Amino acid sequence: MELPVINASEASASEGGCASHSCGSTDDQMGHLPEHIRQKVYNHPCYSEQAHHYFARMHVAVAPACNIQCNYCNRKYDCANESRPGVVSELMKPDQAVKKVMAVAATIPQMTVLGIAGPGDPLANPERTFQTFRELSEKAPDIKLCVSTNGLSLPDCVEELAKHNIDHVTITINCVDPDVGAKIYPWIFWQNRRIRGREAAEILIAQQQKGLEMLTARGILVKVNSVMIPGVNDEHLIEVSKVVKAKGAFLHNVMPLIAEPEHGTYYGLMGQASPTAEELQKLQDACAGDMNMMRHCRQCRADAVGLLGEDRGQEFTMDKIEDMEIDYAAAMVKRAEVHAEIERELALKQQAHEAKVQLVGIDGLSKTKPATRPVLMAVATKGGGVINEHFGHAREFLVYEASGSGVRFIGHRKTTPYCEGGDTCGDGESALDQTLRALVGCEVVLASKVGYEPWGPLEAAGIQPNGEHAMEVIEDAVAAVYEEMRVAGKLDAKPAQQKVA
Ligand code: CLF
Ligand code: SF4
Repeated sequence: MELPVINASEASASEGGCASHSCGSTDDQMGHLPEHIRQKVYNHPCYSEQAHHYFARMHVAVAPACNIQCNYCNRKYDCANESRPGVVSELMKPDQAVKKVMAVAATIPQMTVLGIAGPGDPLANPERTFQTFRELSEKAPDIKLCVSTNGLSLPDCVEELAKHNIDHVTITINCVDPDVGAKIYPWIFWQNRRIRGREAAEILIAQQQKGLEMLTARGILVKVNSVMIPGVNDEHLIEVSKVVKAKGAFLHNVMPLIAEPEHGTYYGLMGQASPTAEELQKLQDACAGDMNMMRHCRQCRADAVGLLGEDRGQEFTMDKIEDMEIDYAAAMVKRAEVHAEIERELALKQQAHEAKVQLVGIDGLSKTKPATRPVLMAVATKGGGVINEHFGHAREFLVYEASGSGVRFIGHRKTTPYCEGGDTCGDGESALDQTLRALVGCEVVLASKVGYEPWGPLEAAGIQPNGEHAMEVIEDAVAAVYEEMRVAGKLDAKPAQQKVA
């Protein structure tokens, strides 16, 4: 049965006037989406910001070849369109991949999505990619299948994708102008020929746009990834966002270029600048007027396993899987129970949130107060949508913006854990310096606990540590702290000058 087409404007319109959390994410988007779309995204950790606190994804690295060259890629490593540059995944055969997926699904019932995202381009390896999908759709029908591609071979694969009930396709689209594309792609391999320069970019763009239109015409949800390359396509991505939205893309994920000389990429060796967190946020905001934006991408590896931001791949190496006895029928029952439990928890959270908005105002903030300046707050969490991570153990912080109009998720900042265990945060001075740098721009950091040692340096850097909201729902805690700041008159003054080495 062909499903009705939903596009970004339909989704945005259906969110109609949401005042709490950010539009294009979290509970509000879920609550207002048409039911058939909600079913596709509510447990997909990349397509729903809320889902990424509860549901996990995994990738299998079955696709080694690629048919284009990007200037931010070194083919020794995983495809940088869906992975952190400089990472190598272990290549698997389709039958090994299927075994691994079933082992992970039986062990981590929250794992709802299997993605193929590399290490090359999945659609440049159609036999391996579709053999994996075919076997999985038969053996593990409760797992959503997802694929990411550069788009060159996409139009030829749309029928096959639809046949396997693949509802989520990511296309990396960095430009819609071949002159911009010629600065990003030195060549493509097309119809048995290597084509270079502007002509190559022109063909790639045409194939991506055609593939996007074919997918949305079939009701398949399309996420567009774009790599932000300062001075090359940064301003142009606003146009890209408009074009892909008009063609029915569901979500736009603008990711930062990561270009280090040691990765050996063209951009890395040429000293091409990467964007700062602030520049990235500014561009995401500029695109957001026209598009649902994804801001929680972790640029995960081609063999990632677990919640976004964590990697449990080492628990599922082939030698460990060989020894596992898997009763998938029993695992499916358990998985359904766990998913139902998460859904119940989310429904209760949503009810509590709506009740609070009715009673107190927007996200717990008073509706009658004058406009106040926005404040960025960093949050330590290990999932579940609550503040449940010790400051010293955090490998990343989620960043939220509180303002007079609510609380919205902005992005994440990676760091090295300051303290690797025990009750106290003692050593690790350089790791703390790194964390302080990662948190630049944030005025508050919320964690389940903040040790005595980092407290002083955080305050000295102009970042107020706060351990008083342990196990509270993140958005509620951020709103409460913002309200405390308002009452204390801290929002009248400019933020304190931050001092970070
Ligand atoms: Fe994987 Fe990509 Fe599917 Fe997600 S990842 S193929 S849509 S299941 Fe997600 Fe990872 Fe970002 Fe990709 S966080 S890199 S967006
Ligand atoms: Fe590398 Fe991916 Fe670009 Fe291919 S599509 S060159 S694997 S980043």
